[in-house]
Amino acid sequence: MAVPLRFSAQAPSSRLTEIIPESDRVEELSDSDDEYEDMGTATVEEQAHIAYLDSVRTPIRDTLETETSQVQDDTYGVILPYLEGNPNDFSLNAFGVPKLQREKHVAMLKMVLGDYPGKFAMMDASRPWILYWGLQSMTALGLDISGYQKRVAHTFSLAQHPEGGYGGGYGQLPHLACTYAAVLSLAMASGTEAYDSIHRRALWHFLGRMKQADGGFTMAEGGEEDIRGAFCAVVVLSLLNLPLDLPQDAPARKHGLTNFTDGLGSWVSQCQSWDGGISAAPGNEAHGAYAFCGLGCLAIIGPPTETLHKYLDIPLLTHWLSSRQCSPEGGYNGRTNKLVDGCYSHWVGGCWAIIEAATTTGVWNRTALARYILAACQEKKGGLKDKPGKHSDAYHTCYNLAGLSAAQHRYVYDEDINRGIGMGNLGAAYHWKTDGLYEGKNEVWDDGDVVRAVHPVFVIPYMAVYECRKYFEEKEGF
Ligand code: FPP
Ligand code: K
Ligand code: ZN
Repeated sequence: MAVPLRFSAQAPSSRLTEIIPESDRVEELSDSDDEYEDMGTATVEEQAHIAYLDSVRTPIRDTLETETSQVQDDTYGVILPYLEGNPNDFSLNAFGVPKLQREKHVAMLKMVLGDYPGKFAMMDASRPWILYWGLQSMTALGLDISGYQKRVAHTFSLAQHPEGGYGGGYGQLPHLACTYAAVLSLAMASGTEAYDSIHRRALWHFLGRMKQADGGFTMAEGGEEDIRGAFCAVVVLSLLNLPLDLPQDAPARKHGLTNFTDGLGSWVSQCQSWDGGISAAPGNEAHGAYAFCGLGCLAIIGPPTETLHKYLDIPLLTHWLSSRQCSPEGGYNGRTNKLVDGCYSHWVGGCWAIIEAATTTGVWNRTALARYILAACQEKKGGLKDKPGKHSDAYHTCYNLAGLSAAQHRYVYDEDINRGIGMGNLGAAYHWKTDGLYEGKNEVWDDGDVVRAVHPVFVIPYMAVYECRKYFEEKEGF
């Protein structure tokens, strides 16, 4: 495919055009003398840019043409101008990369948390998610969200089901995804009004009804059993410090299970597929979003230093995860032979902190990921998105920012940390600390583009995690 060359505009010689397939010609060209002549007159920033382009001009691809390879080539063509230039006319940082457009994103996020016209009725069941994505994005940008405290508590008190758990809104059936988003939002909102609005005993019973005989969890009563359920359930159990004994009315008790964690690690283990990735349920295709759920679940049921190797083939998973980083795009795709998408900046990029707690570090390219986010995923009108040509939305804003945070910060799992919390049930996830910013070579983000640290497992601010857990550790009974 045609690759635009910014600093070396010479057309390929006719000889090259005739005998070398276009995809291979690119590499040939970057070695040409003309290019080095151009380097001589380039500024330092331009030279850095040329060096970067050299490294990305040869996409990783095989020669078999299929519908999939075609759409991949088209996507590459759409994205490259954003990596090479600045089609949005954004203000640039010292490295010539678009700055994080904070004001635009904040304005967009205020709309996300505002009122919606009637045509958004179909999003009604996703209200807890919209709140979570909006609030988490705001905290990543360093905003104080305490002004939303009362509204969050009120919204979720209505979405809470009398028999436990949260639905999308008043009168809706409870669902584990809504419950996860609700609990994270309430934890972020913080304060006794938010915390005390949660009917923890009923929620414990709801979670008990989701627990299955094979160790996993369904998303709703009679609903699908998948790894989202395994992750969402332990997030809620841990943050709210709920008892790990299954309630007496939990159907799984009839099959001999007594504890929420019975069979859970083994169930997650069965979700690892032949290629090393993790799928929604045993036997399915591996996907990055499910990799995060699987790793997150294992990092909650015990120290990742133990649980990861116990239940997963970590070298194979590491290989699969690193294969998700697209070149030259720099961002991640969610599954083999699919397209880069900004939301996988978190679903895959966020896996690394957990992986690195147990094994090899540094097998991902943090700066390439950040470049994809800053250069290709910022929407001119505000918010972040999947890729150029798509619209921004709350979901992609949240997970692009979480991915940017993952690239910029270093997280360490420290068994010896003692904050006086997380000593009891499911306490492993309270042993994480930030270890400063990434210190490797970085010619992508500047100080002004750094977003706040995000807890690597709960994906909300550290303080929100600790305060919530502490509150429920100090509370007697339900
Ligand atoms: C494929 O969509 C996407 C999935 C199969 C999984 C999506 C799940 C999540 C994003 C989050 C789950 C986590 C929790 C905590 C509930 P696609 O085919 O449109 O995208 P693709 O081509 O990129 O795979
Ligand atoms: K996608
Ligand atoms: Zn996406």
